[in-house]
Amino acid sequence: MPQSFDLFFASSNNHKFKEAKKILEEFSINLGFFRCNLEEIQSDSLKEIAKYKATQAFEKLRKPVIVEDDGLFIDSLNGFPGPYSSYVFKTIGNKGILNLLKQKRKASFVSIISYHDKNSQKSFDSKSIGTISKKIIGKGWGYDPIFIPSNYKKTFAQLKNKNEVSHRFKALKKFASWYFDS
Ligand code: ITT
Repeated sequence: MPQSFDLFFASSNNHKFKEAKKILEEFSINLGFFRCNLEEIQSDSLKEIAKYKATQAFEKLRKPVIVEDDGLFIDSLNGFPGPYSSYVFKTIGNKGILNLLKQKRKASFVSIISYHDKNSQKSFDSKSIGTISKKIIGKGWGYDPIFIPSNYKKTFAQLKNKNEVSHRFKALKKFASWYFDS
């Protein structure tokens, strides 16, 4: 039997979808995957990138949809890789990031969730503050093996409860409370 979903998550990134699905299950929202490659505009603003992706996703799907745009912002690198996080991960990766850093290791992971349906578009942002580890620790996807959230000694890759503290969780929680109120 075809499954009916409350809304869709448009992305090329399976890891992001899996985490978002698990998180939204806690809020009783049944999320479907709309796997697609969305064009990313060049912008310093994650919110602008996310809004553009949401508009495209809705035009393709014609059903209520969310997209997510993330960025890892490293303070001592003036916010690099920020909006270029996906490209930087594919090119220099975690090893390359570690090679760029000296003593100062403060960083934050930002998530923007952008929702689009036929009547409205709305974005929700969130941030997890932390530090970049001195080496790659744990087996996780993306920057998980080098990001240690504040108040923890482990990287996201090592944490069993990443989905309870992550930038993604906080942004989706804001989204879910708006979704039920509206
Ligand atoms: P979309 O198709 O949804 O755009 P993407 O992978 O290009 O997928 P982003 O531009 O939002 O998505 O991603 C920025 C990159 O940041 C992503 O490719 C990962 O390498 C990394 N990233 C984002 N969230 C992460 C997380 O929770 N843990 C580890 N790395 C993460």
